[in-house]
Amino acid sequence: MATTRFDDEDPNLAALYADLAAADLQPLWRQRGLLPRTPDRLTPHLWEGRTLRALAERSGGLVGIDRGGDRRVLALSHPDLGGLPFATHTLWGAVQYLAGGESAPAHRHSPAALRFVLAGSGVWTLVDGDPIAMGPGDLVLTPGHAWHEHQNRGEEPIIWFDGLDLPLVRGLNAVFFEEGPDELTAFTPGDPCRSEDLYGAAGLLPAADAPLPPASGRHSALLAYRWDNTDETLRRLLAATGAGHGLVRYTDPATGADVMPTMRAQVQRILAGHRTPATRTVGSAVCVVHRGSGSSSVGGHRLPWTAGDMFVIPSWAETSHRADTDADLFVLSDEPVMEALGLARRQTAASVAIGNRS
Ligand code: GTQ
Ligand code: FE2
Repeated sequence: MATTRFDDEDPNLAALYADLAAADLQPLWRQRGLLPRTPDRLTPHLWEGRTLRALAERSGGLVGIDRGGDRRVLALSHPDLGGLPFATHTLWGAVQYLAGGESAPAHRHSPAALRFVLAGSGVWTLVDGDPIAMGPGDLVLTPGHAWHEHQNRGEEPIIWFDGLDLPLVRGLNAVFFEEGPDELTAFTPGDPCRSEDLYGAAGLLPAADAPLPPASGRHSALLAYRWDNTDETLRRLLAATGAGHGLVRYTDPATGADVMPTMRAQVQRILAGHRTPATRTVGSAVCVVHRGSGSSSVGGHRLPWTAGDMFVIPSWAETSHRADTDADLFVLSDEPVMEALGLARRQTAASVAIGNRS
């Protein structure tokens, strides 16, 4: 592949550019957009939940799940990313659909994944053999390099949001992938989940293991976060602060760190009539509307949303969310990467509470 050949009216310069291209060199002085003043902005983009659901269901009727790493997954493909199946420069977002009785066999990869369940239950993701039940609003982690398989033991379909750091790991050219055995891992629904048994109690850790969790220590030792607990924590947070909105972060109970080295997962609750202060952050996010309706102002665009919708917050785009009915947004971001690499930056405007409950 030849490099770009620049041209010029001056024949001497044109000749220089030809020779530079022939030598696989490029002049910095002809580069445009290499060093933008602020991060390149993707257009804020929204995928409607009813479209995602309808197309996932249609795929379920037409496309089987076979060996070969197949999962029935529809990737959010941002129109500004040249046709790549990526939601942002760093984040993969997708909906995955498993019909009753269907299973996706075991595999593992270096990109880390997490699932936020939209609808359905009766499904287990086995992470290194540990059976993790999935229900609406639950967050389930499959850390990088961990074996995982999904088994729907019920009659009903399940649909969930997948978030992965795949675009980032691809950009770093650090993707590894391996298939497991064709046979599914045997387990009985109701079998104990080791990760939750060891690390699921708030404020209490197994002392024998402390301070090092048994896993790598780079991702959370707890692999499942139940919606009931998230919901109750948010309810108490808002009651304690008296605010119209509140944000909780999923963390490793053993360290307080983000659930993954590359991804931050949070839930933003906004009560009807309230809005969050405008902020902008280096790094991108994918928001999944879990409950309620409202609208967000993202980089000067207004995005109305309702439960099931998903939208992108681009890097450095000023963002504020407003709820029309009590709302919960699941927010996946790449902020831990920015913090680890010294690239994190954030600006927050003064809080503005509006509406009847302020
Ligand atoms: O469920 O293991 O959305 O491997 C993309 C890649 C889901 C999965 C995705 C995957 C998975
Ligand atoms: Fe996977």
